[in-house]
Amino acid sequence: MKTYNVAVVGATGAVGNEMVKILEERKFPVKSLKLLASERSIGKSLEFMGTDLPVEVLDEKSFKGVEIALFSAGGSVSLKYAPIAASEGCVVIDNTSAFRMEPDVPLVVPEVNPHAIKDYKKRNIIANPNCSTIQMVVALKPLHDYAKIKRIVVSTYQSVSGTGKKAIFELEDQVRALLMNKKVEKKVYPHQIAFNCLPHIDVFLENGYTKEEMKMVNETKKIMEDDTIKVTATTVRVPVFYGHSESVNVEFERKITPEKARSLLRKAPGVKVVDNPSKNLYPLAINAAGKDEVFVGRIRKDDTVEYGLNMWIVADNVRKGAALNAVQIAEILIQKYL
Ligand code: 25A
Ligand code: L14
Repeated sequence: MKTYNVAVVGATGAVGNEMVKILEERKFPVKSLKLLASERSIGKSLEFMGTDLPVEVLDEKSFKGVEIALFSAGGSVSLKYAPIAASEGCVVIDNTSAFRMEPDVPLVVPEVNPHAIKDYKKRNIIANPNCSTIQMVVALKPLHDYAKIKRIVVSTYQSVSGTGKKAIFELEDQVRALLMNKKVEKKVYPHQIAFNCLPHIDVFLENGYTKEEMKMVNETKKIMEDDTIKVTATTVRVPVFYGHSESVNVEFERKITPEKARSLLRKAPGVKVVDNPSKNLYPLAINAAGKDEVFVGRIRKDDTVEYGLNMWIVADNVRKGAALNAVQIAEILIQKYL
């Protein structure tokens, strides 16, 4: 079997670390693995396939001989280094929002639009979508194919791990401080996140929406390859460590019953239906954490429109929302195109 020289940029972060684990778990054919981060990570190492690999400092020369690079070190790092890697013939799978809406960069969720990967050659960059968008489109694509979606109204309940390691520590520190009657410190978020909900993810834009909300609007249309789908979003940070939850209201063009939606979703790739209210069974962030599937439940009719459904969609944002989706893209890339 052919093996590949792989690099992970941002390897010591919440997502990068998971990328390394998933490459190992899924037995990705790695010839060599290069772990890259900033100077802050010098001296650190990560275990891969039973050996400790040292973390190296990212620079312009890091990508010599690298065939596939998974980036997750923030938008500014991707903007600077992804084009450098790409110009050396390395295929970049980028987890930030830097290139997602560029027309010549494929934006891919393997369960939804794997065929888009073929266009990677234009820039040698493939974008990994936003975490909240990924889990929503995995669940909605089979329903869209059956009854065509007209409009989506989504509210998210997003965990702190989406922001990275320092936000995970912030929630932990604030909870501990509050329980010990100490002063709460804020570094990452503008308000206390412990025991609170913040209707604010990423930056505010001129139109009054946040950037995270507009990512859900625009990326959904690009991944589903349908500009007619109307999407409106409210994205909320909640004091959960891992797993994003979403309340999703969908209006369709044609009839679709909750029973039909359940049966379509039971057959859908990457989806698990958890929908048995009489036994108190519905998707929960704490159960989705560490899992690969997108969990869907609370599927019920919205009687206020002709053809409408409400549902609750939950997934591990660091895995399916980021690291797993990126590795799945890499798997298709090597199977079909490299
Ligand atoms: O720039 P943005 O777009 O605003 O992105 C901000 C953050 O979003 C996370 C990621 O957090 C990033 O820092 N992120 C990015 N994409 C994400 C996605 N799709 C995402 N989160 C969820 N979903 P993170 O802290 O978990 O990961 C950061 C990783 O990137 C490396 N890195 C940062 N700048 C770099 C760089 N690598 C190379 N060159 C650069 N210029 C970073 O390595 C980490 O691997 P590091 O060496 O900088 O950090 C190692 C440890 O230090 C902590 N840390 C991070 N920032 C600071 C810090 N410590 C002190 N001060 C800081 N300012 C990290 O938590 C890590 O443990
Ligand atoms: O991938 O939760 O565009 O703070 C950037 C914001 C990921 C989530 C992205 C957060 C997001 C992140």
